[in-house]
Amino acid sequence: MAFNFITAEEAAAMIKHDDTFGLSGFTAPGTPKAVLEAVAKRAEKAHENGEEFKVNVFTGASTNDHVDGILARTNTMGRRAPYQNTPDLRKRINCHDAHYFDRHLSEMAQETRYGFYGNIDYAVIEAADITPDGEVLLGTGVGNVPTYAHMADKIFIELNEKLPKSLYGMHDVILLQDPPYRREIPIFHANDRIGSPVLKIDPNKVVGIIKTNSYDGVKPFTEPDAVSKQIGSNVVGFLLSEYRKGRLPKEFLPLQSGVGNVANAVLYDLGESTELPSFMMYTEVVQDAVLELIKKGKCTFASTCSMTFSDKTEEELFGNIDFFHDKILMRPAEISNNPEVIRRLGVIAMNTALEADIFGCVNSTHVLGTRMMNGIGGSGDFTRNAYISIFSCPSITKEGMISNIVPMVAHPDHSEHSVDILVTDQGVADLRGKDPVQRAQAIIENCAHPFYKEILWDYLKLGKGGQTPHSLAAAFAMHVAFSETGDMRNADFSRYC
Ligand code: 0RQ
Repeated sequence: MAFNFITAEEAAAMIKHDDTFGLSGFTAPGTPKAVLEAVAKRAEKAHENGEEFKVNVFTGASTNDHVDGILARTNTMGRRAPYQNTPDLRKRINCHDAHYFDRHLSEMAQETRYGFYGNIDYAVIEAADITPDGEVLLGTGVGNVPTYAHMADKIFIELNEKLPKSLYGMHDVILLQDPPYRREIPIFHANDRIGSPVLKIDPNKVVGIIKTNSYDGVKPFTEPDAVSKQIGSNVVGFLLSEYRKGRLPKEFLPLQSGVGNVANAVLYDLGESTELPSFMMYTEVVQDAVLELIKKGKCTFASTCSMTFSDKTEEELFGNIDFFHDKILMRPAEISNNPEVIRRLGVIAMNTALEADIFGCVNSTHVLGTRMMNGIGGSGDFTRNAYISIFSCPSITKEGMISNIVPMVAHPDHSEHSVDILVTDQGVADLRGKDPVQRAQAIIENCAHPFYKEILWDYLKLGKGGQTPHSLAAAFAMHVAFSETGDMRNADFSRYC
């Protein structure tokens, strides 16, 4: 079938208020770069004429400035799921201009297929290539595109000329059947392949192909600061001690690592360790550090949902793709984050907390309990099902005015039932096999900053019994002190007793 080449503006002209998009990609990689930007510009004109014009956007994870950034700035974002991380969109979400629902990434595709979120009007798919019979070679991220392409009434393809055709073979695309017909997912090792190297779409749904030519625009990581380095070294020290005790198999286990500087610091440190064997990753994003580990032979294989590399690293990958080709495999989010597979493989999960409480619950999403930061992302998929679930964060934030260890998290994302290990720059608290009070003692002793140790010990003494001796009246005294005085150290428990 011969496809129609159109401009992004021509694509945008087809869109109506309240249309719903399903986009390819996972984080910036694989995310379209032209059509949604043109939709935002069209919406801006409509708003100037007093017309209502918003669109709904479903993705694999976060996107890029060409999607979340500009749609937020032009107030064009209606419903949005399942994860985002741009400051402009965060502002719209926190004042309810945009209606964001924050879902576990492994669940978004199936729930869309179940019909929970309504119709998908358009899928927009970034591609390296497409054949006339609808075989799409995807780019550097997959996300939920098999589901969105399957469900969408119409499809736009963004053919990105920066993407080499030699990406062929680096994707493992599959669309799961839904209950009661769902079967087991036959991944027994991180490097097992179960799907197709291409996404098969109905060519009759393609209403236009838009040419683009740019890298994904991921910023390079800054050199980890002293606190991130200390956390990284504490995590690696913990893994080494588990390995020496024989609590990790001698072949080691696949790793999942979240996003950000701490995650990058942990991976660099793992690369330096001579005692730990080389390992595979079963994860949702691979950052620059992983490419270095693959070059060194320390990481032998990475199963992921996207290659979240900075432009420089992306260029290096494309320039040496023969070397990396059989060492990285990109899969849909419902496979990369699949609870069944994570549990079976024994993935070691390493994610970041905004704050953790003394009993082991974690808040990853809400600043001071109310303002959405990014979303839960895949952290819940991995935490709940991992062989060992590790959370890390700095012990303090904002020069110590905030303690990231608090009496009770102001928003719970991961409960004490799923969190095994808590790591800060101060040390490691092993929560396994401990009752709530023993966990509190381990966390205050090993993870709290010296500024806050006494305050947290005082809190623990306030409880009037029960297995988890909270003082419900004083549980948020530190948060209240921060909002009233700008410093959690001013918490006054006597006010509540
Ligand atoms: O604020 O931006 O004003 O400086 O929060 O904090 O330390 O830079 O954190 O970039 O490592 O992200 C949990 C958000 C951590 C991330 C989170 C303030 C702090 C700063 C950011 P500023 P940092 P990081 C894989 C897995 C959920 C999803 C996930 C995340 C800002 O890791 O989104 O894990 N995780 N996905 O000052 C108030 C506190 C605070 C605080 C920090 N206790 N109270 N503010 N801040 N702690 C990826 C995917 O799923 C795709």
